[in-house]
Amino acid sequence: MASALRRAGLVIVALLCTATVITGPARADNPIVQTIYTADPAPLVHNGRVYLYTGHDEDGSTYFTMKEWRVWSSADMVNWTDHGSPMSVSTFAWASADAWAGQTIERNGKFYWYVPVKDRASGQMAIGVGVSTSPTGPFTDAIGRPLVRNGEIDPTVFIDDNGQAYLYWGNPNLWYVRLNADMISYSGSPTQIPLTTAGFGTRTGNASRPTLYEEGPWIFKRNGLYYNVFAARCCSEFIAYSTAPGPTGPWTYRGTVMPTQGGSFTNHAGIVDFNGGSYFFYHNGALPGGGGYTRSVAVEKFTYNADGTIPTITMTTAGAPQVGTLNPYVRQEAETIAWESGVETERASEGGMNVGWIENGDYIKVKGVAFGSGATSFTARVASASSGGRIELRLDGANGQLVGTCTVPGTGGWQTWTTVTCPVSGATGTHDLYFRYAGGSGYLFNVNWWQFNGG
Ligand SMILES: [Ca+2]
Ligand SMILES: [Ca+2]
Repeated sequence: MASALRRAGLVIVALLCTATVITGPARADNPIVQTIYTADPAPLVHNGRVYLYTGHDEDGSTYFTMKEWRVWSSADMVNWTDHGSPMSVSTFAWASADAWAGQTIERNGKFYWYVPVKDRASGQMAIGVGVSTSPTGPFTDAIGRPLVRNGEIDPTVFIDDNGQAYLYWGNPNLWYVRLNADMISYSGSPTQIPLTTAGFGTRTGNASRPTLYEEGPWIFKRNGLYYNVFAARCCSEFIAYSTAPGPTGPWTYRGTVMPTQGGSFTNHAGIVDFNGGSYFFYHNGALPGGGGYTRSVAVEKFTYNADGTIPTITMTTAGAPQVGTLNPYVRQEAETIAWESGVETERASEGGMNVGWIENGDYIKVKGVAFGSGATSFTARVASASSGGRIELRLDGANGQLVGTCTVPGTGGWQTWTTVTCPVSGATGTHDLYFRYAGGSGYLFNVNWWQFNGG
């Protein structure tokens, strides 16, 4: 019986594999990041790129053990560049723990990152604000103390068309305050938004929390309508939303954006428009080892209904379609990744990040690479404290067509960089590019960046 079931299972697996091959391009690109666990997405569009601010769930977490925030960016919604961690709990000298869900906004050339973090002196959760002249940081503590502190979390920030900025936050309540134009101080006092069932839906079975509002507000304005997209009910959460004619209400509950799905008992929304499309960021437990404390950020493309309502969005492994293609004839960072297996990233001595922990058989996929009339050679910036290995350049699969092989020598150190170049043939048109790493046992080499030549 067991044997028959196993055999039947193998047949099913074989059929599924066949179906996957036949259906072609529907390959997994969600979650966005595979090198670490990420949570609480907050996207920001700036100068033709989407910057994605996230938390970082530590491996093996059994609570919201989060020490730092991370930044990623993309020009095409599928290939994401790792910018490392430009802000952590230790950025805030007054904070002791809990690098939880925040949001970044740009004003007058500065980037302000509002985050909840535990205030050491009071033991209460407070909202801090980091500031940087670059969307990728590094961020410093803008004021050296909490901006607001009332034990509640999850700030979202919004600048109205008239220039008035608002900070909203809260769990179990929902608060707002009017930020001054400097973005690091406010006028008036924190004010509660009434949590009415008309405004935020009806929760059953929890007398102390009669509405669906739980946490994680994401507030923005579109076509004159104000939206509050939030984590609803607990637990497991789903994503719901309300709308209002003004930034402080009155709010009307509008229903579900994303049902409870995906193996994490929390969820957190972030929404942006980019290059004519609308994108919904969220998190789930989709990576191996994933769950409620080991989450991963993912994204879906969606279209608002004509009346401004948001359609129900479900989690997919395919993710958003690529916006355009990736140009291989300019320097691309090795840590620009659509999907990977086996690699991690770290700070590079030359600046930015590099890919490391590369072992035989590991790979990185870069999606939609436009080779055009054909590449003639490939260059990579590499380092190896061991005896190096090989970068196999393959098309459309980790075992796909081999168009070049670059040998990486030992360089005497994991941050002792050299440039290697090798010939390429057969790379024409647009393909998913796979770097498949090969060599002996142990870690082989690091890669900082790469570039094709020719085309
Ligand atoms: Ca590895
Ligand atoms: Ca790099």
